[in-house]
Amino acid sequence: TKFDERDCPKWPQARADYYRQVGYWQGITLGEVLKKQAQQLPHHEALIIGQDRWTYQVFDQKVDQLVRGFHQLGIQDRDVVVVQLPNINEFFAVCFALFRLGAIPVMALPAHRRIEIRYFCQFTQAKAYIIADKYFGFDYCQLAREIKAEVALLKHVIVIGDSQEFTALSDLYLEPEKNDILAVLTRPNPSHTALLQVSGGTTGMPKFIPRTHDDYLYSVKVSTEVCALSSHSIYLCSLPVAHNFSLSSPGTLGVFYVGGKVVLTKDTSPETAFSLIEQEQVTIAALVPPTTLLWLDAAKNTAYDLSSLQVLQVGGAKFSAEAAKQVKPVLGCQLQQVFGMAEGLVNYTLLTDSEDICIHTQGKPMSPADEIRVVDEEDNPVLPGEVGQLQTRGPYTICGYYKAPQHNAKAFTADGFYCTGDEVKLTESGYLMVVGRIKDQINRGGEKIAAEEVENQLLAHPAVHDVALVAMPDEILGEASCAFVICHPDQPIKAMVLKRFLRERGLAGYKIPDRIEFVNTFPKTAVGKVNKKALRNCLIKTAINY
Ligand code: J2J
Repeated sequence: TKFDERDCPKWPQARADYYRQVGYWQGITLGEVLKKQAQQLPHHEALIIGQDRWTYQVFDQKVDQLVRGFHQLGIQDRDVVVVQLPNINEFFAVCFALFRLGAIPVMALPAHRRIEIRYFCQFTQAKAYIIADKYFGFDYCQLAREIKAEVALLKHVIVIGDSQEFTALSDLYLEPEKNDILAVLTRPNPSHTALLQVSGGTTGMPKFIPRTHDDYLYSVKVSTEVCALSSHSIYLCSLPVAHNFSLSSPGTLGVFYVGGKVVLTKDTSPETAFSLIEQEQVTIAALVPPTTLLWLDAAKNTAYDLSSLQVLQVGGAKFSAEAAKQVKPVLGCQLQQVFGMAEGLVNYTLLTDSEDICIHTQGKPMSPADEIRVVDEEDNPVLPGEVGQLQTRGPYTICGYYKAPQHNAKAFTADGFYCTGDEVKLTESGYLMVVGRIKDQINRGGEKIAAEEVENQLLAHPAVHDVALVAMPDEILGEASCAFVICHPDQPIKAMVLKRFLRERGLAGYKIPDRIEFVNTFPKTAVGKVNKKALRNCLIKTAINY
């Protein structure tokens, strides 16, 4: 039941050698990055949430204590652990302890529910599941109880807060004893998987993205350079801590990499964020477009002083040029667009770029070693400036998902490029504009929904004969989801009942369709497939008719 690196497609030897030779892959582990800061900046603040303020020294000590506790519990090198935590300091103590042990955290989101978590635990054969007792009214201990009953291999549930019948994380902060495990711990291999990110997905089930210490740290390092992070940087993290954007672009790991300070917030309201910006003198923040719109609105008449904020990163979904234009005048800071993906490639607009580029493009690949091409349906390069699918490979873009050979055969080309499913246009100066998507996914304000996954869940209802999930325009979210449903004759059913059905089955809330329309047939394409484009178009028309 141990994690096997052979289940993760790796870079061909020649490319791996090159990435090491030119110094992209430094042979350092994530755990060592924190150790270095604890030695160099022990009293510098690293992590803040509310009254809980950790210096690098405190942070590092907590990690070492947890290494002992996890080890005593039997969590070892190559064990997988599903981590589902809100924005709290302990998330980082947990992850770094796992990194140092060579155990592999799966980066679950607080919004995930029974269907997702059960799948994560089963598929990765996780040994432990780590949660906070309650968060925004949801009882994670009850969820853990259900998961534990269904997943035989899951040995431990570890809880922050009221642990009930499970193991309390607070009992796992252990001081050294005579034979300290830390003295004999073997160092994780930097070219091995450090963590599993969860892909937004396009198929029935989410895919796992294996990121190595080497490749992830390279992506973090280049991001800190592009974003000009330093030990004076103060980063506000209101996105979920586990998301790839807030973790690595440059995110919290980028801040630790340079010895800066992370300010966490649990709620995403502009009021909370603005008061923290003033109080902690935040210099950089990362947001998805819908939250940015809320900030822009709230900033027009706020009493808070936001003048410390230098950079606002916006990414995860397309940010409209109209909103982008307002960032500088309204918030008084520089806008940086970020077009990234948990599979690897990250594009940024540079802080030195012209206003025109910052507003109208989604940036350019951050590394000189990123290879990109824009192709047509036959995988042939399109003419310069024309729209096509973006494909990419490079020193921090994965070569395949974990244990998914069949899917990998489709998602990666023979020469190792990842097919992003994003439709882009390359400008003359080498910047990317995201214009659409060919993958069957809905981007709900940065939260990704695989249409097929939700369709399968709806098909499980006995009254549902067929279903198609498509994106519909939404003023705030950019896109929301609409399910077109064909019911079995004589089995009419209400939209509300179907939504409740999905919720009770345990599907994450953001995947539950925002709208359900009952129809008798679907429009079909020439080859007889459901014509989703026609379905999307009919939603746009209704929106206009209203
Ligand atoms: C349009 N679409 C975008 C953008 C992502 C940094 C930033 C974001 C992510 C992320 C990330 C977009 N405009 N600016 O991991 O490190 C859509 C694309 C892309 C998909 C990836 C990071 N920024 N997207 O969003 O794995 O469709 O990563 O392929 O969640 O989000 O989603 P995800």
